[in-house]
Amino acid sequence: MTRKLPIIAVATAPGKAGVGVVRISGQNLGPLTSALFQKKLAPRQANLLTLCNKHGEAIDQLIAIYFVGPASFTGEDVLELQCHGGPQLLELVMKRCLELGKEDGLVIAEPGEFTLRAYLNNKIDLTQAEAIADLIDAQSEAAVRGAARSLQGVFSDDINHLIEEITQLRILVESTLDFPEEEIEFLENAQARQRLIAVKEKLQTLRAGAKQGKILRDGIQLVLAGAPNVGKSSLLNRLAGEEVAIVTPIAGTTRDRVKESITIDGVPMHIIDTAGLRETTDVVEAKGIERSWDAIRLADLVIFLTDVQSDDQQDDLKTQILKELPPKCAVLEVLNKADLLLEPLKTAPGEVLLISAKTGVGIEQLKQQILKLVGWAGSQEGAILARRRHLDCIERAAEHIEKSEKFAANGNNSLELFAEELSLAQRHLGEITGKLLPDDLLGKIFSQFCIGK
Ligand SMILES: Nc1nc2c(ncn2[C@@H]2O[C@H](COP(=O)(O)OP(=O)(O)OP(=O)(O)O)[C@@H](O)[C@H]2O)c(=O)[nH]1
Ligand SMILES: [Mg+2]
Repeated sequence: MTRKLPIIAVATAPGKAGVGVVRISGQNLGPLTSALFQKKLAPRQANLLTLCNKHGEAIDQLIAIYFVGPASFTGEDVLELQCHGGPQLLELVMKRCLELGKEDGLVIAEPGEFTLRAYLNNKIDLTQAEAIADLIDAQSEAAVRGAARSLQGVFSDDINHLIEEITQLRILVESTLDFPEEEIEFLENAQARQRLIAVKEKLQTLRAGAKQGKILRDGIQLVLAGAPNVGKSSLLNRLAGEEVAIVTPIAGTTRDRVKESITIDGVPMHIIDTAGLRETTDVVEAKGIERSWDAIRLADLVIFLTDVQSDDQQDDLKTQILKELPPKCAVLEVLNKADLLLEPLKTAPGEVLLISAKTGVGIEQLKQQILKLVGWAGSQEGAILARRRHLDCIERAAEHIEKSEKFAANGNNSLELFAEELSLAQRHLGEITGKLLPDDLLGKIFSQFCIGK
């Protein structure tokens, strides 16, 4: 994981392009650079050069930029070769570099290894490293802006401030530990309590921000479920704005899951249309229905669709769906085919939303209701991009702060436990920026990067 050998990779995407970049990072690239171009390169300048093969024939005319460590992305010496973007050509450039770098041990980089080195050399912290991957993978404009903010260190700064405040509080508590007779006074000391409350509030804000950030990064798994023929596929098509799924008046039309990703107000939604749920002897349909249940078990939000012609058996189906839902997954009941009603419903049945997939009635309200139920606060202003990992760490830290509050309230002899809980909260926050992170987790995070990053 932490090898010291120089590394090389094509940094641009595979395929033909105007430009293709080969990147090399190592502790001393001076000799390799001279061998490649028979001259010393001026650092941080665009050098127009010709790279030749071992027979002295030109491979490409390129621009080489040489960054001398530690003033580089990885913190080591970095050589960037901006070649023409042909796959075969880049292969030849790589081959030539590997030939000349053989003696220094030049090897092909592993996924994420450039960014890992930047992290290990303290050029960026872990949240920033993750932000690089997220920036590249971002699927919406809002996601790009969120990742860019995290990369600039906005998220890390918030975490670090909070860690600092907890540290100050710990110092206060621990200095009191040496004077047991003053414990009660300490606990009554408004300043300590106020600080704890302030930490708690900031943690809540951080959690809310990270929750939004996770929605922005990962999107929402939205499952359309219900009996056959209620209009699930029609609703998918309406939301997607195109004919993604087959719609017919025959019950049991959809057999397999049909997936489509859209955005609602910039929030990515991965919509899954499923086979209508019913008892069946048809082997294919039964398999499809089993897949419907699998989708429901992994949903963030289930839309339970009925139509104005549905009979009373829908209640049983609803109970069945509720039983299978994963924790924290909400259900939204929606009544379709409003256009078939001869007169508007006088009593809106409870929380049920009335729509028509056919005419588009109620679809806007449905979208807003979806955003509300998944906890989208509506503003992308100042949003950061966050991952499940971040949210877990924040939630664990919050649990320890809650516990610490109880110990603070318990009075006598509980200061030590108070301090211990603060320290645990601090540790979980430190995991986010990578200050206190087990090595195996580090490997897992960077292995998800692609090669050349
Ligand atoms: N009048 C009216 N008909 C609708 C509406 N939505 C869907 N339908 C019709 O209802 C029938 C079934 O629609 P689908 O979208 O295939 O229903 P489904 O729930 O996907 O059905 P399965 O795939 O069999 O589970 C089709 O004939 C649609 O045209 C609506 O809002 N109003
Ligand atoms: Mg269908």
